[in-house]
Amino acid sequence: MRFDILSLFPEIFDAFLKSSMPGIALEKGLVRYCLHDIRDYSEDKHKKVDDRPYGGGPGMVLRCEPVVRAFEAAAAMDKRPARAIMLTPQGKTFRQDMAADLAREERLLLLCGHYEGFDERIKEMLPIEEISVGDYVLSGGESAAMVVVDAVVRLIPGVLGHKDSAGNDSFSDGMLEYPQYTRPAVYRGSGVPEVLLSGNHKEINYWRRKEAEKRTCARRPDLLDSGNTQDSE
Ligand code: 9D3
Repeated sequence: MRFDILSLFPEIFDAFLKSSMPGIALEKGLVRYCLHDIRDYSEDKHKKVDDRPYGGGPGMVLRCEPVVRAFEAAAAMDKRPARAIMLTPQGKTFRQDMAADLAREERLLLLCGHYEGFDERIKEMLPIEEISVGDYVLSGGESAAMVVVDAVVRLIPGVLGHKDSAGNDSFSDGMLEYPQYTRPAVYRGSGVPEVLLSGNHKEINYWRRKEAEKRTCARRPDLLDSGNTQDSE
């Protein structure tokens, strides 16, 4: 899968894309990351990318010209059409089923703003979806784009070892994970549930399922509501 990431701070992505799962996917040759600096596409004499909002008010607004030109240039860099996503607080909230859907694409384009909103005409003019990563205010779309890349990359076939397949995740079955323990059996006087030391795998699986249910019920009852599955299939 090819990722095109458009940002005013493309360098923010460097360490992230080389590390962990996105880095493993890159090393395995399963993905390619192409970073684009929106400022490079400003034809303004001072390379300005933003301006004051019409109608007044605080903050600045990202201008159409550099964003639309950056989008069109990036889109044209590969013959495959890109599924394009703009990271904005107004977007549909990102969820596991959306990650699974995006993981089936051959090419994703992620457009990030910083500190400020986009001129509304960008959204009208470009074939682009809006995604938010949750109800809190970030300083820019970059960390949100990293969330999307991370969630998508690990679902691309071949990225995860099957030992830790994505199907085992919390959310893929609409439940939180059961509690886990490793050695030592007693730490500062605190022990491990007896059943896990029993070697009885039927009982262990039953205990884990029950614990996952208890925890989901207590912490995320919204996940148990029917018709609210987080995974697509
Ligand atoms: C003036 C109103 N502000 C909205 C609260 C403007 C504004 C602030 C911060 C516009 C964008 C941003 C930066 N945030 C993002 O770009 C962003 C984001 C987020 O803040 N929360 C959750 N998901 C996302 S995706 C992109």
